[in-house]
Amino acid sequence: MSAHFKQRLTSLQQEQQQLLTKPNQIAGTGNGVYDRYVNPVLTAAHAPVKWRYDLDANTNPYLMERFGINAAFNAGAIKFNGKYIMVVRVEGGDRKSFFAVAESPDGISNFTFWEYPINLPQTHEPDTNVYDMRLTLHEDGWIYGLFCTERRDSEAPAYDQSMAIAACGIARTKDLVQWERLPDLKTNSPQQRNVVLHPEFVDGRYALYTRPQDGFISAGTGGGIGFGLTDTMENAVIDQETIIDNKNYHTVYEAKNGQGPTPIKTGKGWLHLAHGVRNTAAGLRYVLYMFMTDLHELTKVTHKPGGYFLAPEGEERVGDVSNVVFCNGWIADEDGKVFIYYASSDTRMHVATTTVEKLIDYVMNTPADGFRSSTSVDTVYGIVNRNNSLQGA
Ligand code: M1P
Repeated sequence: MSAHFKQRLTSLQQEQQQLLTKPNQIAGTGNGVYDRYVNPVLTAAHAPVKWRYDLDANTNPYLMERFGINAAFNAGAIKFNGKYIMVVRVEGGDRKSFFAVAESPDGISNFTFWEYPINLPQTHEPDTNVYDMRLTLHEDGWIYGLFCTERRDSEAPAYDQSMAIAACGIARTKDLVQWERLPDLKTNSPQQRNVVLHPEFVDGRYALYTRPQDGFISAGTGGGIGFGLTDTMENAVIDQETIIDNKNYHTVYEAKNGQGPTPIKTGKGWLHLAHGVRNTAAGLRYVLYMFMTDLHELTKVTHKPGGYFLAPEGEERVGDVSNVVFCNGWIADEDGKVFIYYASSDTRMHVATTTVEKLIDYVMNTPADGFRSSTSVDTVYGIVNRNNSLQGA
């Protein structure tokens, strides 16, 4: 082993150790709804040196990277054995994503990948690309991972190498190591992404949030967050999707939207986090928004604040797909603390912390979208007038 090899290996290992042990702090005063943090919680550079380099000095004398990692983003999340776990979408330099588990003792720092990425079993129709897993601990006892499986459209002409079909892949596990692959979800929609399993049975059936869509990118005549029931997850079929939260003209979800993580059950209703997309001259802009559904009537939206809950800020605005925030994982602790794991610009993972109580307050007391400029002005007048009356009191 050359001195150069040894020195490079030491530097690589030290750099990674520094990154993994870097403390994280709350950033600024915030908006009172949640706290952001100074550092991302996970990046491509967190991928173990062992995944990327052949560490044999005979076969890799220059200690070159043999498998580049491009990004670590769009992670599902769950508390497991007392650890904060993300199942991360890790994307190689070859543009293929795969899933890997990373854990942290406190949810905001020291996220470290497990030794191997998840070895996801295939169905009879192999996946070209898999991404954006939502984790649900269902009351049937399994942890389900629902994700997007993408394959080339078999009807695409040879000259078009970008036409793809997105479907909902399903896997389940008890330990996050061994995964059982189940058949893909069947619905009447030609494209399905952002499918999320509800954690409780509904009349003895499994309930899923869906996102029917006409095209791979464009919602077309479809879109909206759908809801449907299936008798089994072992051969999941949804015959009927009811749209519970639709696209809407001149809002942050006018082009498309999609359910984020598994909803959180509260005494007031189910808290939902979702992403909304609008088109701009600079391309699509993805932000997060929230709504609440009735505890028993799951298709009934009871509260929906106007505008976005969280939008890309500062460095978050730049990455492989800029101007994007996306969330498919959050963790609600028993003490009410909530860890929102969101990705910025399809590149890296961040955390924002808040509480269930604050999220309920946000969802129930933030004015709804009035859909017109003048209604926004009315809202500001209402706030100012109330503040003025307080000052006079
Ligand atoms: O590039 C932004 C996002 O685009 C897609 O989101 P949607 O399903 O709403 O179209 C997904 O590919 C997602 O992974 C990605 O972050």
